[in-house]
Amino acid sequence: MNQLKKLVTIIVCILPLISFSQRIKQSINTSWQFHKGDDDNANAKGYWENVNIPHTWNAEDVMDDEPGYYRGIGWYQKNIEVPKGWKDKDIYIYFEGASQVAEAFVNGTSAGTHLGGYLAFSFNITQFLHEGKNEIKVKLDNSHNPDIPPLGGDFSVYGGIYRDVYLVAVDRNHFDMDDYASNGVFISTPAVNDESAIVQVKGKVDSDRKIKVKTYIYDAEGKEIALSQSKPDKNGHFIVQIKNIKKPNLWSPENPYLYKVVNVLTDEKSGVVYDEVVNPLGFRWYHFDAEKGFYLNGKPYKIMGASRHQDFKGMGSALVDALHINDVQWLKDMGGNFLRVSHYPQDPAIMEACDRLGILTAVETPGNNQITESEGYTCNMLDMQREMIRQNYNHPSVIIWSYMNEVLIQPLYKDKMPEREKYWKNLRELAQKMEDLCRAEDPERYTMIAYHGDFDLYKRVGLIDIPKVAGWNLYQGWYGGKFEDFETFVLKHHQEFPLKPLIISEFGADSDYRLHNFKPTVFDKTQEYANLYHEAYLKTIKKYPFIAGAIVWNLVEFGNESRQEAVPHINNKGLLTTDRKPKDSYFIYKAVLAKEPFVKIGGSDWLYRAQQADQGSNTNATQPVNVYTNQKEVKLWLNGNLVGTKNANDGKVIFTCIFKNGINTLKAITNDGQEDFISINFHVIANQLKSKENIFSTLNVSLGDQRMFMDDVTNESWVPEKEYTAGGWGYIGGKIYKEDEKGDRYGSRRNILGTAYDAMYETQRVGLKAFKADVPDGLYELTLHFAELLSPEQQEKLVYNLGNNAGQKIRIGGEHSFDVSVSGLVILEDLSNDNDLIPITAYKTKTTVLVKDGKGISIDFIPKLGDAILNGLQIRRLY
Ligand code: GCB
Ligand code: CA
Repeated sequence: MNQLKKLVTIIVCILPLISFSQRIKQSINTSWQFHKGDDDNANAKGYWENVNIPHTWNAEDVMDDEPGYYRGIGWYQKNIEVPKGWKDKDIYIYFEGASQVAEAFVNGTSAGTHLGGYLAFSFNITQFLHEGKNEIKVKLDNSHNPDIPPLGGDFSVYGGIYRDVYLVAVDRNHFDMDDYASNGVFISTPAVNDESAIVQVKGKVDSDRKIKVKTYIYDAEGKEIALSQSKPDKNGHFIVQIKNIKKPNLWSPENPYLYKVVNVLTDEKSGVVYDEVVNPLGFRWYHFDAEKGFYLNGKPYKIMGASRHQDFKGMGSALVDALHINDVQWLKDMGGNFLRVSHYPQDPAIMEACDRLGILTAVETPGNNQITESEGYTCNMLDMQREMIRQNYNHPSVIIWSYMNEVLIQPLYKDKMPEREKYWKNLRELAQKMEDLCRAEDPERYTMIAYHGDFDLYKRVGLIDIPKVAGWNLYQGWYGGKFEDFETFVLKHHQEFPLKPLIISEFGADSDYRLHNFKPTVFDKTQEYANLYHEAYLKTIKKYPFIAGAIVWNLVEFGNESRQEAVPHINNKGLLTTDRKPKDSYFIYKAVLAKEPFVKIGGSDWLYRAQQADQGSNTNATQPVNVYTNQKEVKLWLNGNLVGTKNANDGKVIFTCIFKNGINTLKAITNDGQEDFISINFHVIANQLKSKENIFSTLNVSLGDQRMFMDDVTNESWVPEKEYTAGGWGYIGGKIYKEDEKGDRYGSRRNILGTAYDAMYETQRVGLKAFKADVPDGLYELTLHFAELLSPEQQEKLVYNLGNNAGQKIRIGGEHSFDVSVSGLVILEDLSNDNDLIPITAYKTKTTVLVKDGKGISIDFIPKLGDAILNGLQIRRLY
């Protein structure tokens, strides 16, 4: 008994000692009060809303039809209880990131302010805390601020405390906690090869005692492989070099072997441990060669990867760590070896995952689109770069520090040459300052600026000369030009800057995963066009060793409130959708990059299809089917019958499949036994709608369209329009709506209000006389879809073009007015811009139609003013 008591006493005595040695980092994410707006009415009921962090106030308003989103002030508050055991400690509040100007208050006193929404910051709040309950308030402001990057760009600037918040309690004697929210210890490997390595550990301690720093290195199994001791100088600085690391296990994407460096701060005399900091360590060496590309650990190594924004469907930027980590895993599974962390530094969970999974990275500050020629802006750019480097210095995954993206894309001072030259000069000077800062902070790593495709402009301004690596964002065959122009461009760079290593820092094409066309055209937003784009680019990227790397824009679709197009508010260039469903383009890369054997039947996200029957048939429809694989050979079966056996070419096999009406199963097997299976619900539309072999049920037609559209909420499939043929269906007369009569793009690119089916409403047949469908007798429901595609701005432009109407008040209505009759009965009288045809707004109406005497459905469009229009039509058999 006595013995036990003694033991307990000993343990109780030791406990505080042990806990003293540990830094305590504890999240305080739960149960904050949030108020959108300024804090002038803090106590009113209903004023505060309960939220957990990560939180953003823009998750919803970036997606609604109202233009703009809230960029202003938001307040957070929370009461915290400080544990008694923290009495003698230094206490910090640590934010992984909050957007974008933050000021924290403790018990009513300001503890500090931080500018910029994408980097961590912390405040020492010890002096403001007292025993018991303490009130924390955080004021955030995501207003546009000319001195804070980003000034603009193709992404939403979500506001809020959207990353984790912690309290950190540490002994008064600790590693530096006031160095740009870094952990006060900086690890580098001044020399590494297969045989040996040198590790350098630098840092600073904050202490007024006689102390020493012990530096341990452990391997991945936890075995201590080195220990070194050092004594900080009078300013607290210490530096150690550990020279005798033999046969280091090298870090690479294929073998992301991580060591750990543990720095321990102890009292020189008593040996009491005050503080301890743990950092990852990876041994790797690398360099860029302008002629031969990138080398990792002495071997040529092609960088292939993607960029990634930090948002997710419905959540804005407020993501839990698991969602960040999953994205790195998606990239890894695709066979990618590189992440461009752009256009701003992201959650620590991303960087840690890149270290662990073996993904090389470039991290960049958000100097996007343009700069402000002010001292404030310059200062903030430099500060962000410094924060970024110090916070991420120890990640073995980082090989490039970037700054600036497409800074010459805005046509600023277009016709004012002296101002323009001055802007260019200031820009160049700022870039040089950023470059100098990177080289001073971290001479080992590379630097990069990403330029848009205006070669001569960047050359003239002198921006290509500044960083160690040139990043080009290239979109030939998307925003303009042809695929071949991509090759011409990189060759030009290589010729004019033979000493400047080159990375394709962006390339990509939008696709709405619901849209398909086997004869795709540029900007039609089909998956098939995006696939062609990626395949064409891949060929060139593979061909030239001097292309050190290529980075897809983008791994995931992401939010930009002001984008319109097929999916408003979303940039659709992702290989994954905003809720992380892979498109076929993802598998194009996986097939050429991934080492693990795999096979995937294309179109696995298109399980409800509709297509007009093949000529002469009422029941069969032919489609190509792609199979993606990194294996040699694929066999494909359709409904149990072998379609063929083919060798893969660049990771792909194309089969021709004849589908039947109803459920079809596809099964692919590779030579090494990898299998994939999908089941497609195929709606074959008979050529003769009265056919007994394929009884008519539904027809969904997108007018003015050449694409197929799958609505994955209702599982309805839409087919493109066609001209009427006897016994079948189709329009009579009219033409496809085009914004630019001469161009090859059809449809509008505007956000169509009041619908999620923008793509269908964006296309239109103009001036049609009739639409006929020779359906069998029965009772039908007919739905007609309209949207006035000429928006006020466009009408204004047309009027202006005519010249003589300038200055006249523009009448929005009156462009279209027409009647619609079904079998001679007027169902819509005088449909016009004065009533339901509101610019860029979806309007639909349905009616029942009794079809008898074998007459089918016949819809007539009778224009009264301008042309009649029709955007979509659905016929559904009731009885
Ligand atoms: C770019 C920009 C990026 C955009 C992308 C696009 O060049 O750097 O921010 O999202 O183009 O999709 O247009
Ligand atoms: Ca349409």
